[in-house]
Amino acid sequence: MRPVTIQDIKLHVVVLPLVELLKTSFGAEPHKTAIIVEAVSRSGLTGWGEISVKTKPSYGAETVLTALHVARDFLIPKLHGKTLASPSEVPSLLASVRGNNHARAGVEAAVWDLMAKANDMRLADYFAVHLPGNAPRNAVSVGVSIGIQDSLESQIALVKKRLDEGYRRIKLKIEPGWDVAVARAIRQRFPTISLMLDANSAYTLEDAERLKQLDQFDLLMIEQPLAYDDIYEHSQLQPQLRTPICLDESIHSAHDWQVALRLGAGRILNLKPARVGGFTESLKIYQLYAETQTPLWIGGMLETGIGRAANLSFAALPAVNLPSDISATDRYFNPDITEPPFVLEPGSCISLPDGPGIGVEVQRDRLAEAASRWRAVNPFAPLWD
Ligand code: OSB
Ligand code: MG
Repeated sequence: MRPVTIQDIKLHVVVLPLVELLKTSFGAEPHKTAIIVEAVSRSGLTGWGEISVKTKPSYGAETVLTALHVARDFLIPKLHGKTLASPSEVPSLLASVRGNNHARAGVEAAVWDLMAKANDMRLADYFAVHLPGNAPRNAVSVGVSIGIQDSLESQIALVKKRLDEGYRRIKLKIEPGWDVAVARAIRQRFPTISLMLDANSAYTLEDAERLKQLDQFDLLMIEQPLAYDDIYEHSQLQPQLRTPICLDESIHSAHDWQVALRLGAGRILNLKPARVGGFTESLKIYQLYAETQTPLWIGGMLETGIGRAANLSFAALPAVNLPSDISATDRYFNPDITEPPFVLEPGSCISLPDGPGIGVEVQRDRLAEAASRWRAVNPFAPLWD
């Protein structure tokens, strides 16, 4: 494998209009925000990564401004001029910076793309170099995540629209008061679809009786019912439910997931490479799965084509055995900042692009336009409340 010397890393804060809002138990932001990371090698190649953060610390603690500060002032200076034999050396170079997993993951992702390109490999194949015996698939099984709606009728209509488009796994966002009735209405209308719910931490253990009522709807899983920083109480809840609990917000590392498995806090992991600090840590978690054959899928954060292409490449690894939250481009942006768009194919699949690295091309004009939208807002004013 060819080593790479990091010449420069630039950051572009972007704002993109979303085709459809995703209202969760913590609200909805009307725009997509992210920091695009552009890493340039001494030989003149460019790698792209995405720090997918919101303007508010709602899903996680990081925001656009915290990630900008941490990436620019702490992470990037540690990589300048370094020669790497593998992107898996990045976490140790950044080890003196604690937390800030999304910022760390986006910077690491740009190095993964850069080094896959330097070795003229698709990112998925380059991941597999680090995981011998795990040749990637060329198409990834995917589902779609649908936000909280104003009425059951509009929820049913949106599910129908997504099924008509070809999605074969539907995830609905829930919160107290928008849960049992929604699951019942959708199940009555669509008795056999593959259905799951995501609570984004909206419940407490005191809601156990209410959550038990969801068992009757034959759900694939319920994602993160309890607090965003909890593992223990999920271990108290899981034995009371037949529905598997899938953890999202609570898991920040391979270690967290081992703790959760030992406690019985959940049976499935929504692996978001960004939430666990990057692809190197994700590969560690992947190896736990490859050994135990437990269900694994890749989550999303409404990434632009840059982050989504990288997640898709990871989701192509063979032990990722449940549909991932990686939908077609037209579910998110029109247009995205990358080309070509991702399209949903028969069997609820998305194909890996052929090119080296993430395999999609960043459109410089659209990147510049998205960055000018950010410069047009006052980043210190309370945004979009
Ligand atoms: O909880 O999985 C989540 C999006 C933003 C923040 C949190 C979540 C989500 C999604 C969307 O569910 C998944 C996607 O990118 O399509
Ligand atoms: Mg979730």
